[in-house]
Amino acid sequence: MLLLLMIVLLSGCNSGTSTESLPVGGTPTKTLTASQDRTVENNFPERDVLYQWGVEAEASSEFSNTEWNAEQAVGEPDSPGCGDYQFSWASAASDSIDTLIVRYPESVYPLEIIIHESFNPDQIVKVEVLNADRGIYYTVLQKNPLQVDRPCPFELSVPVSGINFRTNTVRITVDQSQLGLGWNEIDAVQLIGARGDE
Ligand SMILES: [Ca+2]
Repeated sequence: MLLLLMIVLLSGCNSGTSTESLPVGGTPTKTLTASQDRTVENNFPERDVLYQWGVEAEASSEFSNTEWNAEQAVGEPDSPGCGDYQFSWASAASDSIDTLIVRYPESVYPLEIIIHESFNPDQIVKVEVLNADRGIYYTVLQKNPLQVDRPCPFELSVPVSGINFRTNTVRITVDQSQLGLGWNEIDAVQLIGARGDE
């Protein structure tokens, strides 16, 4: 009976010209209203995809000018492990809400953002990408702060879909005011995205 039902459902999907598709899990919460018939993933072959590390960063506050400063989130991960290492960005206070902005060499249609957290993950509450033409940030992830003991360092993977503009800027918000864990330090942020047609 179940098999028959599946056959009926499958044949229903194949008939007609409907653009409806089966739901796909794992889509992050986002506030963007994007055209639904143009998913970035389907439009760009793998050869167009760039894996970039940040080249410039700034933050709403930083622990010092030279250590745990925003610049420490630039480039590939370099903290030697999980701990309070100065090779990661940390905000001035340990119990604040702060933002980190990371910029990349090339603007891309974002597909995934991977945030390397080296201390007290995962108190990230929001991840956004900048539409430079409009001067507006679009939210690609919004969630509550969490306590993650293992693994550490922790890689927060943020799949991105439905962003139909190129971006070279990612903004991350940490909320260290809720769980009492202390600094959520960020070692590096990778932007994966497609160049697309010029
Ligand atoms: Ca680093």
